[in-house]
Amino acid sequence: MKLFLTTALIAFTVTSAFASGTHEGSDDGMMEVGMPAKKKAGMTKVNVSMIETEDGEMLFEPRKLDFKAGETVQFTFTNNGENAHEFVMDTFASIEEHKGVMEKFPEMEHDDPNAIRLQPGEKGTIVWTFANEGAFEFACLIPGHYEAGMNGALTVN
Ligand SMILES: [Cu+2]
Repeated sequence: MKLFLTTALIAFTVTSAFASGTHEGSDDGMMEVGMPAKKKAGMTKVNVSMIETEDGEMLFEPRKLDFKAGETVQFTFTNNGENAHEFVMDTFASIEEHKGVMEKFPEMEHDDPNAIRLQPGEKGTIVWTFANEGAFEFACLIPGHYEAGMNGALTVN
């Protein structure tokens, strides 16, 4: 009986994650890493570039990010590579879980406020308030890209 319940729970979790395309967060968008925000005067502005090197690396520039709890940040992303790339920021555990789902369903696209996907040459923005102190991660979860270098530490102090 116990085994049956566990299996059912896992099946439900995987199915709902695939169906909705989101893996955490409540209706107001609040996540452990923070929440979507509106542009405001004096907010921090950060440019993040997605690049590919001649020896096959795929990288974010800058390679790590540091913010303060409560800080509102306007990210401007530019895909300077020749492949589609994405930026997802989350807890290490959620990134790992999400990465596993992406490997199973590579065609899945994120529709999450903490993520953006850009085609080559495209630009995009996320405005975000970091709510909690902690060690987080940002990554591109298109299969193979994380391993090619597209991950970095996001620290909120
Ligand atoms: Cu990528």
